[in-house]
Amino acid sequence: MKKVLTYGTFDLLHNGHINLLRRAKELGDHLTVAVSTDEFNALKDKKAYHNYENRKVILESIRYVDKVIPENHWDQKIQDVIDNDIDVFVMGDDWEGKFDFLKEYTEVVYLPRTVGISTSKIKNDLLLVNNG
Ligand code: C2G
Repeated sequence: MKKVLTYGTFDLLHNGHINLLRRAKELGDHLTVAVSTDEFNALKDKKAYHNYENRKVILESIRYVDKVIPENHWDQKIQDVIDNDIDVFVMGDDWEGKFDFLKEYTEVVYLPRTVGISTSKIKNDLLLVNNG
């Protein structure tokens, strides 16, 4: 069984996230998603609308996702790849090159981001709508 792993916050789930998860799953037979905890988001200077538990529940309901684990810090990826017997590590290409150190342990794939959508765009657009 070819196992795929990806990381992210996945707040205010949108088509860009789904496109990433669908393509990640297409690279293997099993997809594990490491979701940033609220504490780790603070390190990424991100404040998610949905807390970790709710983002986990939402991701677990997606047909492409087989397993969800917590992402607690930047340097757990090598151990996650080993512990989960991962064959392919996938991230959107806004991370291009940032995780090439994992090539010693697994295939590394950066997929093109979906243009025109992001969680911060959703938040900004809602602000504009609500403020007239
Ligand atoms: N993504 C995408 N297209 C978009 C928006 C996001 O392909 N329009 C991808 C990102 O490239 C990432 C995934 O969806 O691979 C999740 O995006 P975020 O929730 O923003 O994740 P991020 O904050 O980049 O966390 O250790 C890695 C970090 O946890 C990654």
